[in-house]
Amino acid sequence: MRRALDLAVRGWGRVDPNPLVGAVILAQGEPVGEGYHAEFGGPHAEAVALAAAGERARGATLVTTVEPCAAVGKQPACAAAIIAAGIRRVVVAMPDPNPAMAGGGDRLRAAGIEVEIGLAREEAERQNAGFLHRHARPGRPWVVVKLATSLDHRIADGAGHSRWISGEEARDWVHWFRAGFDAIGVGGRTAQIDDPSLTVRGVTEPRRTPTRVVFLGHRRLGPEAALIRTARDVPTILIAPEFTASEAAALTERGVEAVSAATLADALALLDARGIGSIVIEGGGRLTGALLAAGLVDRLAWIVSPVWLGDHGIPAVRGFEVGSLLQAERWVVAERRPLGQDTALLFDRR
Ligand code: AOF
Ligand code: ZN
Repeated sequence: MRRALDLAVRGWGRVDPNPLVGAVILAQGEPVGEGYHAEFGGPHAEAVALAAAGERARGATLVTTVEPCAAVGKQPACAAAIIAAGIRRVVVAMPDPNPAMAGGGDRLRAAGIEVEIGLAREEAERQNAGFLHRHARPGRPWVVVKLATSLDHRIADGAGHSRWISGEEARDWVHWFRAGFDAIGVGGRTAQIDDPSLTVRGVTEPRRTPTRVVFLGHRRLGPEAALIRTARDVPTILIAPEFTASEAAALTERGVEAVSAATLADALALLDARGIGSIVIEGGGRLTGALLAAGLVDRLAWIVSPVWLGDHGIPAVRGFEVGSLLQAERWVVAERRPLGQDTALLFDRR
């Protein structure tokens, strides 16, 4: 299962909105075939592993991170393929939450196959947190806040310089990470001050270019802003409580979509309605604080670098009050990953 989970991650950025899935086939305890879901609409992990194992699949054990699908979708049903291949035992980490596909475990059992569900389930569910969120239909995207801070949780020095707090490995990881989201978002202040391009420039090319979203608040971006200048090439949405008709027209003219939303929750609901199932928020402190205060953050992806920026440095989170330790929400560690001298810490909301 460890191997299957590692294989599954290779689909990151390419399979969304489908799940990350990895599979390994074992005959007498030896791997005879493995696979992962590499491309949306492409072969499922189990089918790839079965093809690799060929005749060696007969009587073997199939280990897969997600319950094999029971129905035909863009791909044939894996349950049927597993039965036809003569697999004797199937070990699954997490059940499939997709109602259109669920029930694979029961189908396999009905065919006399021994099925065990739940091995490393939590890890598989963390890996597919965005997919699970989508199937829970909460009416808003899966929201991940990415922070890159100093040891004292600052995102820039007193003069606003943030290049570079984190090292190259961490910056590469961020580009890989971005590739797995439908959208990348920032607050209006960050968009004005940093003038970011919010594009994915890593080795993993996302199947769909993430939409760039700016939660403007009462701020505005001029035509010279990088996001506005490149809006014809990369989908870009600006969100504010209200746009004047002429503002909206000028933005539309430049290829930007202007969306009016009174609150962050409304803004996220409008993104959901546009098919955005996941978003990574990359600052600034006020947007992060407001999202946390509203309980709208599902995961924190925090890169900590071994440097102090001191009292004049700019805090990563602003405007978020916690009454007392007793009231403070305790997050769950989803992952700890070394990135050169930096460390990525992933935390999930309970
Ligand atoms: C995948 N890859 O390896 C597995 C999946 O439209 P389809 O036929 O590709 O089916 C998509 C659904 O199949 C998906 O949402 C999930 O419920 C199930 N399993 N999907 O894309 C895989 N095993
Ligand atoms: Zn399948």
